[in-house]
Amino acid sequence: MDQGTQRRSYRRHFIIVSILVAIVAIISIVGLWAVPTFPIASTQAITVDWLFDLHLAVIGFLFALVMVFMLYILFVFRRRPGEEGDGDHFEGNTRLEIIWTVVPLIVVLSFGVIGAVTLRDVTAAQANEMTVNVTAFSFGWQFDYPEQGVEKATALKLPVGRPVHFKLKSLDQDVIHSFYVAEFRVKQDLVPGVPTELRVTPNVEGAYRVRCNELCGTGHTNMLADVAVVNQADFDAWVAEQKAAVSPERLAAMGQELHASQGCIACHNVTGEPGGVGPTWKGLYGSERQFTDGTSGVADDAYLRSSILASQERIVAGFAPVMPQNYADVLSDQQVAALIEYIKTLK
Ligand code: HEC
Ligand SMILES: [Cu+2]
Repeated sequence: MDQGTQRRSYRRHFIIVSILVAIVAIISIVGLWAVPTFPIASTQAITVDWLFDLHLAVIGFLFALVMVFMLYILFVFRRRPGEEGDGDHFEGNTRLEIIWTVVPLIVVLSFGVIGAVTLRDVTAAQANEMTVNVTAFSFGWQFDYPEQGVEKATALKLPVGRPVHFKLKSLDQDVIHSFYVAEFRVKQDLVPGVPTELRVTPNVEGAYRVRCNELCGTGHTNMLADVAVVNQADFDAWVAEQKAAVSPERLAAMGQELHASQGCIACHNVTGEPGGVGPTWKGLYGSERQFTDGTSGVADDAYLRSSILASQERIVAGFAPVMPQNYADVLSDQQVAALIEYIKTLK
């Protein structure tokens, strides 16, 4: 082949590969964008998803670039029957090397800048913020609303459209947990001794869920809390309800929720099934208890109360003293009463 023919042949390969890269890139990017994710429920999620989509576009393009070149070379330049010689020898290509150094450099640096700007946007303080104090412990969540005077709520209620400033902490003797609501996209670790914060502006009414995003122990999978984003009127009604006195039936229902949301469920079942980490709650109330020190007693209200708040004082025979020691800090008086009321219903 003379030089002119060879150059034309290179150009032809180059054009074909470019077209193939473009087609595969478009298919990959459209495909990646179409993968369903959690719906968006905060203004921060819009920003995060935008950046995520940008990443997917670059990923789709790089995938096409690598795959198309590789497969094209493997197929088009394969050794054909009767071909015995070596392939052409190349001594490098300065122009190409400059391009594939400078272009990725610019792309990576741009992503650094875009990432920093996005982080600034999603963490920026907003006007009219509402503070919610979040406490994580093994294995549950607790929410305090200092401005509304609501304490130790076990589910999160948020008025739609109102920026929320979460102040997060893990109990001092506890491990690291992570506050994450998939629909809000942003997340933040809760580290014992190190207060952290997170900003979220919920923008779609609905029911979501806090999931601990840091593997933290046996109750990790139960470390959930419901999130309800509601209109302002419903939020105000909820605040009023939280502060009002409650009936025994309502208390028992709250106790049932607390059994799950506070992680008791990880060790105490209510079905009577043997083999749990802690004793079953079925038939517990009013029954005779044997303790490891040889004494015994009846499971009345006072006993249940001290079992929850100071479980180490008497250990039920046949069980290890592994019940968390922090419930006196974590649970409000009303919540302890609710748990006792619930246990009473488990005949
Ligand atoms: C990590 C496992 C674990 C978790 C979580 C846990 N417990 Fe326990 N609990 C135990 C064990 C083990 C015992 C029995 C040993 C003892 O008396 O400390 C026990 C005992 C009790 C008793 C006395 C039961 C009896 O049979 O006399 C009560 C009441 C109780 N727990 C309530 C709770 C409540 C309420 C919660 C949640 C707020 C909870 N526990 C969370 C492990 C757990
Ligand atoms: Cu956790």
